[in-house]
Amino acid sequence: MPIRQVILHRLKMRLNDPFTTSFGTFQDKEFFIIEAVDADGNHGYGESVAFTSPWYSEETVETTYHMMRDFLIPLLQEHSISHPFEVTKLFSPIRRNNMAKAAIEGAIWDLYAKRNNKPLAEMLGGNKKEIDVGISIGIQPSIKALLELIDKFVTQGYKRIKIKIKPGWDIDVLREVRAHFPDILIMADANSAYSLEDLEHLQQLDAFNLMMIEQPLAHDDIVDHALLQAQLKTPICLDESIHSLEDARKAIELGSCQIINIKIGRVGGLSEAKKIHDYCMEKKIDVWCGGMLEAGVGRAHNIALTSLSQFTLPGDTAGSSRYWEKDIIEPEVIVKDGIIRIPDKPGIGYEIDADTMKKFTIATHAFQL
Ligand code: OSB
Ligand code: MG
Repeated sequence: MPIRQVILHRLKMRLNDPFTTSFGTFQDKEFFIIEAVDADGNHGYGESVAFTSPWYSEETVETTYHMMRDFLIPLLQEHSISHPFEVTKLFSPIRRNNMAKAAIEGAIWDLYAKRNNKPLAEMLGGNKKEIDVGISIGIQPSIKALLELIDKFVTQGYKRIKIKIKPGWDIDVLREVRAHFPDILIMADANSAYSLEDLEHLQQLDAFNLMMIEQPLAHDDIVDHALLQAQLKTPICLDESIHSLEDARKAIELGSCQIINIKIGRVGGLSEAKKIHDYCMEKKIDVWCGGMLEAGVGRAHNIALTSLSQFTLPGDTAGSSRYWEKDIIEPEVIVKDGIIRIPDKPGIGYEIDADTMKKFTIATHAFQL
């Protein structure tokens, strides 16, 4: 692949509404759009997902920039690649920093698909024409506010509702939600807010017919999750704990989870995400695609990945308008009746809206290869 230039566009965008998890609140999203340009004038785009603070994982916007500028782009300058699958290996001497790696790899995947004039979904081996999507709802000021939001999103057609929980915002909340919505698909995401000492407390969740509980225990644990799963009827889904195919294999072998949330950034890119998907298919483990409050480019990558067949459960990839007044892609991601149609255009299948992107750009750094 004759990649000639990598451009890092640093953007800052304000979310329509603040989003609160057990570990903190997001209002502004800062991230990089990575643009990879080849000798034939094709442009591939990736998006970094690390936040400005290291609350979800250890990476931040600033560490992402440091890694891309000082380590990852230099590797691309020194070595050439013929397929995006080679990027994981090329970047492997750098420990972790998966979100930085995934951002660049994503741009290279889009570029590769465009060079082949094929949709990214197809290049990844996806065969779906459309995907079912759910929505993740942050911690609200009151149960009443939460119930109103759920009602709104169920009416819009979202196929499952994810509710963020933490100690003090869990059992009573879910009891009310279930009472008001007896039949909808509901799951809860704790973002590591509990420990094994909360076993009896967490067992109360079994009464609410939840599809799963996501990451109840420590962000770096798979051992205690196995102990918890043995005592819990509700399936456990791991998010924060899974950074690679190896992590997925160990968690599944230990019985730490029955479901995996695959996030492209957390696992270091689309290639690793596909490997985890393939392994889970073999092991009959359901997977779904998580979200990191992405703008349009990251959202498009999630959609392409979700076209793979073992993404059997609705993911967190909601429509652009749920997050942004105006997204940076054209068209925006549209959800109709809880469904997103996989674009059939080459690459990510959405164009960059240059004016909107410019409006939110706070810095640009170009590197020649
Ligand atoms: O745990 O999945 C998570 C948002 C920020 C950080 C972590 C998580 C989330 C979400 C929202 O649940 C997903 C989205 O709508 O993009
Ligand atoms: Mg999560």
